[in-house]
Amino acid sequence: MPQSKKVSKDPLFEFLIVGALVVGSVFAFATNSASTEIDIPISKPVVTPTPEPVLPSYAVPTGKTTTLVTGLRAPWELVFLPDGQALIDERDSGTISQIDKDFKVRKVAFTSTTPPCVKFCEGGTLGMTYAADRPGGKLSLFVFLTTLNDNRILKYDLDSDVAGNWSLANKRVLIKGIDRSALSTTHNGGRLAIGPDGKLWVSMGDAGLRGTTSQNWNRLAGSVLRMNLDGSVPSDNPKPGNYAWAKGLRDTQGMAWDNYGNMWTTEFGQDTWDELNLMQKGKNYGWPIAEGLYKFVDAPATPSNTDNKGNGTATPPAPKSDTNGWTSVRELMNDSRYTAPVLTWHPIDAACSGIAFVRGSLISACLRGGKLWVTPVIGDKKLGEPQAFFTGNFGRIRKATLAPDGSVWIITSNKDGRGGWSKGGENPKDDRVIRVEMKDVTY
Ligand SMILES: [Ca+2]
Repeated sequence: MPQSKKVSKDPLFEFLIVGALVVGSVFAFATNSASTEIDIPISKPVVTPTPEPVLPSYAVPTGKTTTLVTGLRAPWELVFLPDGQALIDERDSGTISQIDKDFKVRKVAFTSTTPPCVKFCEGGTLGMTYAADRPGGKLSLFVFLTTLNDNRILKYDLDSDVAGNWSLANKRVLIKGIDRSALSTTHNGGRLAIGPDGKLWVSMGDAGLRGTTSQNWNRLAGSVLRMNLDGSVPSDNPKPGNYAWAKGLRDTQGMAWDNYGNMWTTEFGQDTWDELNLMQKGKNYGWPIAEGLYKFVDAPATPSNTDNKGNGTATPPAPKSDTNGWTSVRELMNDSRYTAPVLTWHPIDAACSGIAFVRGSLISACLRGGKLWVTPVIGDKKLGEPQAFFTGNFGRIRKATLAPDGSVWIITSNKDGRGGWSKGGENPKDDRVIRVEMKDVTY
C-alpha cells in the first residue's frame, strides 16, 4: 500500500490545515486591499450550531372524531387514490364505491354477483390495493375475492375521467385456486398491499384447514404471499417458484411496513392469544402448533394429523384454567422451528384485522376488542407499550387507513354477521367511516 494512504485523517489535523488556509486568505485579502494601515478582522470563534435533539415521536388520536359516511354494510378495505378520493368495498355485496372529497358515495363496480356461501361467512370482497404499473403511470386495482370454489385475486384497470369519476375495466384473474374451506369460508385472510419493494403482498388464513395448509409450503393458504404485479413469482422469494413468503398463519388480516422497512402483521388466534408478528422471509409462525407465546401440549404438530378434508381431526384437549383465569392448554413456546409473536393480546381485547403505520405508530383496528391499539415503533424491530383508544365507542373496527391530511379513517364492521358490537349494540348508522384526528407526541 502506498505510504501516502497513511496520511492522517485526524479531524484536528484537518481543522488546523483549513484554519491556516482561512487565516492566510484573510491576511492576503487585507494585504492586497490595504494602503497604509491594515485592519485585520478579529475573527470570532466559530460556533457550530448544536442541532436540537430530535425526539422520537409517534402519532396518537387526539380524541376528536367525525363520522363521514354511514349506511355501509361490512366494509372491508378503504384506500386513498392519488387525487385524494377514496375507494371502499363491501364484503358481502361486492360493491366498490368511491368516496369523494365531500364524502358522497358513488358506486364504481361490483366484483361478483354471487355470494361466496349460502350461510354467514367471512369471505367475500376483501382486500384492495393499487399500483401504477400500466404505461404512462396509469393505475391497476387488485381485489381479493372469495368465490364459491376458491380465494382469488382480481386485477382491473383503474381510471378516472375529467370529472374525477373512477371506473374499473379489463377485469382479469391474477391468481386463482387459493384454498377455501368446503364447509365454511372462515380464515380467508384477505388483505392486499403493495410493499416498499413494489411487490404485491397477500395475507392469508388457513381456510379452516389448520396445519394442512398453514404448515405446508405447497399450499397457498396459511401464508403471507409475495408476488410480482403481473402475477409471477419473484426470484428472491424463499422457495423457487413459490408465492409463499412465510407460513404457520391461522388468519392474518393486517399488513404494514414501518419506517425501518420492517413488516408487521396482525394474526387472529384461536381462543386465547391474538398476535402482532414481525414478518420475516421464510419463517414459520407456529400455527397450529402454537398460539401466541404458548405451544399446544398435545396439539396437532403436522399436516398428517388433519384428515383429507382438512377438518383437523386432532383437536386440542379440552381447555383448563390457568392461574390468570384464562383457558389454556399450553406451555411456553421455546421451539426454534417457529417464530413467536412480538406482542400478544387476548381476543376479547383485540381480534385485530387491519393494521396501518402512521408516523411512528402501528395502528391495529380491532373487531371484538372494539378499539384501536396504537403501538409506538421505538427502534429497529422494537416496539413500545401499546395504548388502547376508543374502546367500545364504535363497535367492531375493521381497518384504519392514513388519510392524505394526516388523519386516520377507520371503518366499522358491525354489519359483518357477528352480531354487531357486543351483540346488539350496533349503531343505527352502521357501518360507518369515521375520521380520527391525530397528533404527534414524543416519548
Ligand atoms: Ca403464531
